[in-house]
Amino acid sequence: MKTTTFLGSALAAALSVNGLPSVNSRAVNDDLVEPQSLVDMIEAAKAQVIADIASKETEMRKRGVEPTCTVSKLKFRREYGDLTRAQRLAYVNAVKCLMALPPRTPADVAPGATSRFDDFIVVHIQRTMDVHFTGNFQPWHRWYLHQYEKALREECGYTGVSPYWDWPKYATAPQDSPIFNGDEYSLGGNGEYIPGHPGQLLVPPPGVVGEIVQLPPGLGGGEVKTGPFANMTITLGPVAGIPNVPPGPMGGLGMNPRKLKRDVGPGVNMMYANYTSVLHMLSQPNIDAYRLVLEGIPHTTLLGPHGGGHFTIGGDPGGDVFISPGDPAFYLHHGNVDRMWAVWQALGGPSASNARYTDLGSGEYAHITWTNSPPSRLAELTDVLDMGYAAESTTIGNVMSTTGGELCYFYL
Ligand SMILES: *[C@@H]1O[C@H](CO)[C@@H](O)[C@H](O)[C@H]1NC(C)=O
Ligand SMILES: *[C@@H]1O[C@H](CO)[C@@H](O)[C@H](O)[C@H]1NC(C)=O
Ligand SMILES: [Cu+2]
Repeated sequence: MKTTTFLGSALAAALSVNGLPSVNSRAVNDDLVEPQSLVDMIEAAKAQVIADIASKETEMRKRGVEPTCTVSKLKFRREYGDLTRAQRLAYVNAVKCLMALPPRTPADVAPGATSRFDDFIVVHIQRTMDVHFTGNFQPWHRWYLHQYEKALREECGYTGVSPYWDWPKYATAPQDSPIFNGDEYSLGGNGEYIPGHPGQLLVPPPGVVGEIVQLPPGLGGGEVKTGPFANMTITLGPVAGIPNVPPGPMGGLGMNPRKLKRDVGPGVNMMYANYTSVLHMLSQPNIDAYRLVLEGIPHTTLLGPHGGGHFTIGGDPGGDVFISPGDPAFYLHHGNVDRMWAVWQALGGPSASNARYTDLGSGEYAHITWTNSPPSRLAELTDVLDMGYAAESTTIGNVMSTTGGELCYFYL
C-alpha cells in the first residue's frame, strides 16, 4: 500500500531532524535544506527581470511612449513569513473585509455565494474543468490572483501586495509556519486533530481517466478553531473529491453552510513540495517539461508541487479542487505557483528573445480540456481568461509576463 512509502520517508525525515542516524538522512536533508543553487537561480531571475524592464523603458521612451511598468513602479510580492506582523494583520483584515462585502454573482446563478470572496470561488467552480491541466492553467491563475489582489486593494483598502507560501521552507512542519500556526497574524490554525483519520483519497473528476491516489494524512482533519479564520463558514460546494462529504446542492453553487476544515501536515509537503522538487522544476528546458513536474505525470500518483501544496492544506474546501479558493490559504499557495513560473520564465534569458513568454507548449497539458480529455485544440495566446462575475476577463497573451500589460510585479 502506498501510505507505507509515505510514512517511511516522513519517519526518515523526523529521525534526521532529531539528529539520529538514518539510512536516508543525507538524501532527506538535501531535500529539506535550501540549496545555494536555488538561491542563485532566484536572484538571477530577479536581476533579469529588472534588466528587462530597464531596457524596455529606455527603448519605449526613445519612441516617445510612456512605459506602464517601470523599475520604480515594480512591486515585489513577499513570503508570508517575511511580512511584518502589521503587514500580515493588514492582509488578514483585507481578506475578512472581502468576506463581508456583498457578492456580485446573481443569486439565481449561485445561491451559495454570500460575499465578494465567494465570487472568486464561484468562477473557479465554473471554470475548473477548463483551467486545470490545460494550456491556460498558469495564465488563468496569474490573472485570478491579480484580480483578487486588486479587489483587496480597491474594495478593502489594502495597501500591500499578494503574499506567497514558499512550500519547502516549512515542509517538515507546515502546521507551525506563520501561515498555519493559528496565531492572530496567521491565516488560521490547522484543523483539530482527528486521531486515526485517513489521508485523502484522490479520485479523478467525472469523465477523466486516472489512478486513484491515497495520500498520507495530515495532523488535523477537523475544524479550524484558532486564529483569524477560526469557525469560518463556507457556503459553496463541495463539488467533488472530499471523502465522506457529499456534493452540495446545484453542483456546489447552492447554499451549504459548514465549517472550514484543514489537514495540514508534513507528509504530503515533504514528499511533493521540497527543495529538490522545486530545483528540479526550475531546471526544466521547456513549458511541457516544466508543467509535468509542476502538476505531475497525467493519470498517475505523481502529484508535483502544485498538488502537493493543495493537499498539504487539504480538508474542506482545501481538498476539493473546484472550491479550493474557499480556503484563504489558496491564494498564498497559488502565489508560489505563480512565483515559480515567473522565475522559470526569467531564467530563459532576456525577454525580447525568450520563448518562455510566448510558448504555451504542445504536450498533454497544453490543450483546452483537462489533460486533453476529451481531445481538444491547443490553447492560444488570444484565448480569453474568463473571470465570470468575480472580475474583468483578459487574454492569455496579456498575462504571459508579470511586467507586461496591466501587470507590474515580481517576487522577492
Ligand atoms: C468557535 O466556536 C466554538 C463553538 O463551537 C466556540 O467555543 C469558540 O469560542 C469559537 N471560536 C472563535 C474564535 O470564535
Ligand atoms: C522530495 O521530492 C521528490 C520529488 O520531487 C521526492 O522524490 C523525494 O522523495 C522528496 N523527499 C522527501 C524527503 O520526501
Ligand atoms: Cu485552480
